[in-house]
Amino acid sequence: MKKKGFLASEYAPASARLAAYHVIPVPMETSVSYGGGTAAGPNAILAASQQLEATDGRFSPGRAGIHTQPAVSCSGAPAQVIARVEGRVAHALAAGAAPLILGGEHTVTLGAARAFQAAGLKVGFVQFDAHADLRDAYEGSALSHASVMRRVSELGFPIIQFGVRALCADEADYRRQTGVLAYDAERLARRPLPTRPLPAGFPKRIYITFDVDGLDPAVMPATGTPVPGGLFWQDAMLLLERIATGRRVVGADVVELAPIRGLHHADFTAALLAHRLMGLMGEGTPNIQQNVRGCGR
Ligand SMILES: [Mn+2]
Repeated sequence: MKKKGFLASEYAPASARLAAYHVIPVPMETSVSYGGGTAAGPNAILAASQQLEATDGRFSPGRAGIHTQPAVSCSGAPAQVIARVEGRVAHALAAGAAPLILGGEHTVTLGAARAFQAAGLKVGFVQFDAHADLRDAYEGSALSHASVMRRVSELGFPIIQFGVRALCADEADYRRQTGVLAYDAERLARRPLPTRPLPAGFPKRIYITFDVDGLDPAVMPATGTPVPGGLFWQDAMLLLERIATGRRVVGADVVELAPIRGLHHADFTAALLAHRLMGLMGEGTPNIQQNVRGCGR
């Protein structure tokens, strides 16, 4: 069966040059530490996206044009894969499109960060995750999924984390020393949810990296390192809405889906999340402003 682009069931694929969104599949799986399967994540999300409605209830980002890039080759060392991701994200940005990466393991986010750095864009990174991913190295690798946000932080990008509930002492130290912000899962569970989750000084341009294990395993069981006590769907959507208010979402990723055969609700959940992230990216995307005024808002 020929692979279909994201939401090709509802919208004819747009050209790379005119699309408002570039979906970038990255089936990377090199630093799995517990359960495997993230290499199958992008295709599962693309397949599930054919079951989405043209609108997610609030946004219809497909009207502005979605281009799904061919999957990034994930052979070779992690550094090579990350460099390829950087090139693909740079291609999207040069075309005036918003990049949406479908992982694959969380390490792919570093490629996006490097592309934004090369483009000279000051961007704040908003991370949803069960884990802080701030380890200096993990299982001997500095390019592990457990170290990815440390690498992003070292590039100079501000970071705010949501839903973390697995944190080692070194990571807690690193947060304190460098000012990584966090609304950890326990604090969010005590409620109320923050009405203005991002501090005023946080950059106006934000990149949202959504590790699906930030969601509770009851919502999202299909991931390599599930941890109980995570976010439920509506709370995650409310937080995303409040995070995006007054900000420009310039890129996003959905990572660490490890599909479980026959458990299609998890794939669909990841696809719906990707669709919502596209909607939130809507207003700030140059090609949207050219192509479709209003873009479903
Ligand atoms: Mn992660």
